[in-house]
Amino acid sequence: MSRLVLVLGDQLSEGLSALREADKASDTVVMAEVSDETAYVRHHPKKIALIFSAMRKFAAELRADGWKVAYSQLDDSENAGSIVGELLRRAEQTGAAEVLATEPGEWRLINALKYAPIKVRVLPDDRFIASHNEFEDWAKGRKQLRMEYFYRDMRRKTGLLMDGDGPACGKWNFDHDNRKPAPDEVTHDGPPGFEPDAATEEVLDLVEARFGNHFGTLRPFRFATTRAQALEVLDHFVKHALPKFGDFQDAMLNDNRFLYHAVISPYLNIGLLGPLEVCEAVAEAYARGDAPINAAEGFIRQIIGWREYVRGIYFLEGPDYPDRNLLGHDRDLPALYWGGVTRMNCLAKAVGQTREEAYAHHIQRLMVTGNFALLAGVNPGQVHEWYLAVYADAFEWVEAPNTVGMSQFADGGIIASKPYVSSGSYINRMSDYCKSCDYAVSKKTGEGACPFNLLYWHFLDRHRERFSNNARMGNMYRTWDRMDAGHRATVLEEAEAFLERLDAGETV
Ligand code: FAD
Ligand code: DLZ
Ligand code: SF4
Repeated sequence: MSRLVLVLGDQLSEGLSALREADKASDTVVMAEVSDETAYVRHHPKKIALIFSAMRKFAAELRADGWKVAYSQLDDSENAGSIVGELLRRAEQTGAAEVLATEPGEWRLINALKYAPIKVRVLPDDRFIASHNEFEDWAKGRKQLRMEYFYRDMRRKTGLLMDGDGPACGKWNFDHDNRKPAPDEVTHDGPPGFEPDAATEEVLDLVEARFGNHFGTLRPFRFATTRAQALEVLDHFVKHALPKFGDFQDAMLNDNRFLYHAVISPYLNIGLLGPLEVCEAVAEAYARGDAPINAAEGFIRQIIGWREYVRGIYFLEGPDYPDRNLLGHDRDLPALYWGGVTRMNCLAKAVGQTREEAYAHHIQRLMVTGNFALLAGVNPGQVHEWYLAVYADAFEWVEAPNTVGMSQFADGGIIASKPYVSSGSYINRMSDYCKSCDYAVSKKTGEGACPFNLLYWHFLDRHRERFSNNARMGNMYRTWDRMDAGHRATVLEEAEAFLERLDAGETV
């Protein structure tokens, strides 16, 4: 009896478990561009174009490799509009009675397959270093699920940067060396871009016609759309950016969007690259003496540490995780996140680059857009939907823990031991944004005072009960308490006035 083999838009890997289990001679691969997947958030047009173009090319590679592929384009007249609908339609056409699938990266689709009116055998997604069972075993009985300890286990498991039983260079974590402020000069000009070929141009026309009104600029489109191109991006990063990746990992610059970052997360997350091969390329560069330990360790920690850890948390915590709101924040996401005018240069730059590239690096996401939303008390569900929509690398298993947990502290501290909040001084130290801002980062109150300076204390003050006993936050509260009472009252009043203007839709 023939079967269907589902390959989703973020499962474009030759070694996918469902493909390994299938029989090329008798089974049919089903790939479908469907309106349901384009509509659960208003995805950035570049993200949709990346996924569709990479899906079409992956389907062509499968066919060339001898697979039968039933591929549905979004505008096919018979298209059922949903993954399950397409499976049922293809089952009727082929007579298949069973579907082989690799577990999707989102509870919504996992449940859709679970309750589909056709037999679906779901196989583990083993394109990761840690399985669900391994993560659960690690988490069992621990009071706190700190990434650092999980990461050490992943180092031991993979043997990456190990010296016998211990870490290379005697230390597990070189984060301390990776906080240099923005450099005066950047000697790297970002990831290589790829001129769209005819197949990608066709997708771009479709996306423009159907999703041209979503937030985000579609053209120029330079993403890699095949594994071969994604490997070029990786190779370019290792040769040209990795040596300084560690030093300037947290830096931000007005005129440089990528600094020394890899910009490979979209390719990792849709399956064109695998996490282990990426880390091995970096470990080899270190072994050759082409990259320092702080760069190699810092990078490998992001992949086998953070990336695996957030996935573990997403599946451990269950489907309600993205809805959590432990701080009770209920402000609407300000219009400036969708490109509304703002006088805050850091936000204008982070949002502007997000609109054009469907990319911002980690510190822009965490300490600019995330920090502001948290300080302003924006509803974390709305923040989550924004991040899921606007980044090319955003899939719920990785986006939700980063947003809801790490950035908005809405899970009550499962991921972060304290909220990632800062006043303007952190942004000023790590970037050149403040130099060209309408606000003055050195001003604490009064006309032109940096809003982050006001909102930072407002946040701490309104959440005093929850955070004043947090050992890592005691200093902040002591500093606040030492301030003159009149000054504190002015800060809070001005913060309130700022939030009122924000809510009223005024330009802030
Ligand atoms: P680099 O800085 O070059 O890092 C290398 C790789 O490490 C990345 O490609 C990525 O695969 C991995 N990595 C680094 N940090 C993390 C992390 N915290 N979690 C998981 N992987 C990590 N990453 C996503 O892949 N998808 C998301 O939807 C996403 N949403 C985020 C939302 C918020 C609020 C925050 C604070 C972070 C989010 N991240 C997300 C993590 C991180 O910002 C991106 O992985 C990174 O910016 C991707 O750019 P890069 O490839 O240039 O990364
Ligand atoms: C994100 C996305 C989009 C926009 N479109 C499709 C699609 O048409 N077909 C498809 O198979 N996958 C798409 N995806 C990726 C899925 O939404 C993704 O598989 C789930 O979010 C689970 O990670
Ligand atoms: Fe952002 Fe404040 Fe600096 Fe302006 S002064 S760029 S608002 S941190």
